[in-house]
Amino acid sequence: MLSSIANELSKEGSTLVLLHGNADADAVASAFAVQQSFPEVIIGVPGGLDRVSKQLSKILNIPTVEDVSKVHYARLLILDTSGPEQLDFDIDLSKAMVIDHHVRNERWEKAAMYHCDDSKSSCSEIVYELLKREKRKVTREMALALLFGMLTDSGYFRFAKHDTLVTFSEIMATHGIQMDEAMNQVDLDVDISERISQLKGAQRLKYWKVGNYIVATSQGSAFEASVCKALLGLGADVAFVGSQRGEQFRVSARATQAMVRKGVHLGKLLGGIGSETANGGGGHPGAAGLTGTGDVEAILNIAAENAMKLLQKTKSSCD
Ligand SMILES: [Mn+2]
Repeated sequence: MLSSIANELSKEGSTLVLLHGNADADAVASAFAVQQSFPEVIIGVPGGLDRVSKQLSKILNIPTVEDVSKVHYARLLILDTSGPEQLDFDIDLSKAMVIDHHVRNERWEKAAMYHCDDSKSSCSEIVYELLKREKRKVTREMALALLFGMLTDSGYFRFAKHDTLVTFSEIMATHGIQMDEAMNQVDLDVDISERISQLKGAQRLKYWKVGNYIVATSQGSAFEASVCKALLGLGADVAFVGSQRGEQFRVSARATQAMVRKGVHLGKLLGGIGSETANGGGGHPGAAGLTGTGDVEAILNIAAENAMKLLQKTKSSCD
């Protein structure tokens, strides 16, 4: 099926490639690789691009068309789209070719050609397979885009199928691309003021060890949640970060998923402190917040103490 699709794409006349609404990096990378390899390819995104793929298309100069109603084309190729309802555009299915990696969809069976391979974590892998089979040249830019599509669709390999790793490694080797280069193409945007808050948070850090667990607190003036995440990144299991503005304080809390699995519930923990001190707090097991009137340092100490008591219990129940 892939080679019949390649044959069609090589014929005279233009191809309109359509992507799913809010098209992601995998969709855009796949379309870009097709566009670079075959004549007269227009990339249509009737449902727009998401934040990351907008950046990717800017960096790699990938032209996309949002209003596809006036585009003339000889054939349609639909990429990375799990069903017709994802398209934000009505098409004549009998003239469409579809390449996808989601679960096989009955509604695509009416398409002229339908290649669905759910053993792949991304559409980028299928497009790479097609180019390789057809012995098409893959430029370094195309390789970078495809690697990025594979990375983002597999959650940076957390959900990658083993094929993904094999193909990824092959593309890296063929094009001399390093992992950091593949990963850092798009600035996922932690701006400088946020990064400074994280560094200040690390500077003002206090921590306590309970068995094998670490509880950390810190103070800052902004980005409390982001500082919490940074502290977890440094090795804390539970982190509380607060700020004081006049009489008012604000506290964010984060715990690792491992802590949540052990029964830590920060929403309940901060909610409890809230009612003790007549302030409002709550949230989810792994992420919560508390705001109110009072001394942030005192609140952070109470929060850390409660967390330690909880971990003490967890620890003794494990012994
Ligand atoms: Mn995809």
